[in-house]
Amino acid sequence: MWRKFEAGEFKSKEEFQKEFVRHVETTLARSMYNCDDVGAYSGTALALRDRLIVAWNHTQQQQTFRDQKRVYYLSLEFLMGRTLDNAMLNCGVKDVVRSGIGELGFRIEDAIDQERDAALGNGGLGRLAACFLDSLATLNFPAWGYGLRYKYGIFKQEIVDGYQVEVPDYWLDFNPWEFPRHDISVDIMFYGGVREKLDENGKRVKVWEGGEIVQAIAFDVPIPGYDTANCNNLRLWSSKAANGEFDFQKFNAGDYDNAMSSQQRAETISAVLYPNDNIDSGKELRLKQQYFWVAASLYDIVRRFKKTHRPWSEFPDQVAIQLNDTHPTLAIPELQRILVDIEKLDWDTAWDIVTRVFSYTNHTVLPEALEKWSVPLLQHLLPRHLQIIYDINLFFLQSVEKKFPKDRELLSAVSIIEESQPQCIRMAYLAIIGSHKVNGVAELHSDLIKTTIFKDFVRVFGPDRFTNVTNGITPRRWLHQCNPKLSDHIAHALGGYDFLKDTSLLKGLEKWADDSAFVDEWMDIKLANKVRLARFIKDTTGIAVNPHALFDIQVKRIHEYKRQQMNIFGVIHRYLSLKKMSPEERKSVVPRVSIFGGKAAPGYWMAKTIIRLITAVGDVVNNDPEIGDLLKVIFIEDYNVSKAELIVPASDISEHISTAGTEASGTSNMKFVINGGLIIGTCDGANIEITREIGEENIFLFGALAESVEELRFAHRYGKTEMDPLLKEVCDSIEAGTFGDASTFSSLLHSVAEGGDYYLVSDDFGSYIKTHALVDEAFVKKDEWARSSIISVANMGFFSADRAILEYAETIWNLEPLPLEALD
Ligand code: 26V
Repeated sequence: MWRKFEAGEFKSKEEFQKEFVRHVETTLARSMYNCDDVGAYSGTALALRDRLIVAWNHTQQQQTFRDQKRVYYLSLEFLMGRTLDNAMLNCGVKDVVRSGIGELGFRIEDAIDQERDAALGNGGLGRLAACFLDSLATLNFPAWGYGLRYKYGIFKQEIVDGYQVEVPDYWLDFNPWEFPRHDISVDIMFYGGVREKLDENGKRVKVWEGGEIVQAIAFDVPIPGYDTANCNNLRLWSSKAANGEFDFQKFNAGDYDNAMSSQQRAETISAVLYPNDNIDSGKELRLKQQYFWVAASLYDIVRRFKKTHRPWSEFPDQVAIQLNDTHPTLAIPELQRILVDIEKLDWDTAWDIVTRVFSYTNHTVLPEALEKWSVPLLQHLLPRHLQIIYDINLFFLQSVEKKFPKDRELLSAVSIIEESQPQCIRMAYLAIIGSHKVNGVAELHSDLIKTTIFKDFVRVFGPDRFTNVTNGITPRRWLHQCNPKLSDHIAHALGGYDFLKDTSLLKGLEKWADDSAFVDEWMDIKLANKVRLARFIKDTTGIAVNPHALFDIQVKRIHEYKRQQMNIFGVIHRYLSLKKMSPEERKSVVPRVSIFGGKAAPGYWMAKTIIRLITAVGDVVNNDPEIGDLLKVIFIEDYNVSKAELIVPASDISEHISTAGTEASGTSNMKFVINGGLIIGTCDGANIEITREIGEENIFLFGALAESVEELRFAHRYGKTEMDPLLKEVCDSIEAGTFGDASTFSSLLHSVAEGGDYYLVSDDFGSYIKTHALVDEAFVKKDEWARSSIISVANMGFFSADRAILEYAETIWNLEPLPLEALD
């Protein structure tokens, strides 16, 4: 098995039990006689956290002492999910805990199930950040994450009468995984004005002053690596009024409302995660969040650096900062401000340091997601930063002008300022100009950003500033933790669990693909995972599904570009076809369960309509006695990380069917395949590289290629197309009221109609339906199916987040690991 936790593991189950009982009876002030599962979770978490903190202190001490370069991962989202199970596995104490609490009358699974998700993210981008933290810790890199400690994470989704309803997610009732650091606080200023003055040397300097101050308080979350004593830190900032509890002057004057208002305004900053995914709303509070978090983090990083008494020229040798999307881009003018206004470096020296420190990851090419901030808003909120951005732009444009004289078109194309009404700051451009590397998250995506949204910058900077790091997932959570039976089965074949740290070892599974005992067990595990999901579906929806049916799953944020609408149209087509068949014909049909899950952004009406159509189709199909088990349609409420851990291991097929060129990478595609599910997908994002690794005979690809998308859209726009006849039949049946009042769905039908269809549903529908027929045919050939599943898993090694992190460390951060010396 894996190595035990060095920095103070539970040496025996008795030792764990002692700690557990102590925490239940003292920290929680409960008696063991009425301790329930919540108590068991809390006691276990507190006992484990004591151990984690020892490792954490030890790691931080060594990092300080050794003073190597660190990477700081700035992300507005960390979608961590639950911590207990993952921490037990990473620390190698799960077996001890299992038997320890088992003897006290608790099942470890029930205890684990009591934990709430830390849902500080929307989807792919936030979960990627969480996987990267796991890999950074596991690979012993000195690394910190910086984010916001939202009081409310992503909303909880309830389905009421078939519609999404949002409920707030207050998750901080009991959170044993964070350590408040009331001694670590930073004053952050907003608003105010800029004054010029002469400094002591008679030099003209700018002073930003007179603004409103908000306090940032640090909360630290330990991030244990797998099979290592290394424990990194995630620092989340919480906002608080700077003037203490409330304004006493106002209070004493009887102005109670206003006495509290500045406090409330301050606390609002870290109150809630914006639930938008891929759409920029341009709200002031969001900009405040960004600056608050970025300024506090940079202050902290600079403070740490200054303790070493190194010269500023060494800052880039000690510090790498990764910008997760453009959300932290204000860090660029902020560092320039610190260096020039406060540390008194000259502009060019400062700018050289800035560009060597930062690098930027782009996660989307969708134009509506590219952040822009209006100049008047920035002027009001951050007047000094706006000046600095103008200066950055001026010097940049001067350098462009020198290289491409008289190319006015180029100048306006690459300017950070968009000449709109009002003017806007293009954050992606600022991020590119202030970074030494810009990366996309899958090969196709990294190529696309170079040829579309950022093509002019390739001309200006040359191609070397742009690179690719294909995303990855942590095999600890997304195989070992969520699918323990499969992980054990693989370990048995490979002679150990080393594949969890070196996923290239999975290749060794290929030779087991013809071993019938191995294959049978493989398929039994899949069935057991489907039974587990079927039980959950029964418990939560009341609908019984047959675990022997083909489980076809699409779980991800609801978005038109991800094309859940195409999936549900496909389901309707299947239903209509079944209805036309004779009972005899139906006997040869492969039974299917179509499973959907995902949240719609609260203001995204079309996405909500797609959910409504899915639930409406479910209501009809699931209650049609003629159809029975041949087709079931399930919408799983409130899809989140812990539900993903239940759902992902249970797929036969999962759907990754975005319009080619729109999904930057996708990461659930990787999770499903590494758990032995096959996928149906378009040639988009990481699907392409998955195909290359596992072989095209093991994946169901269909649809238009990215290079033809523009042409197809053009044809739609100029009325040169006709709707696919199968899709037309589907639309007609919706129109006819088969799934309830057709007017509910009119906007959705309109979006795929001739003249529109921006996401090319009609263009891809025919091949989508044909490909699903191939899936049915393949599913009944059990041996071949199993073989595909095993060969796929064997070739998924590339998609480990460890590989991605090693690429970042080597090609972008220039970062070395720091293996810990064990405690005495
Ligand atoms: C964008 C915005 C725009 C401004 C307002 C709020 C907000 C919040 C989140 C985002 C992020 C959108 C980008 C995103 O999530 N991209 C996803 O990143 C995954 C990890 O790289 C990738 O696998 C997905 O394909 C990509 O859609």
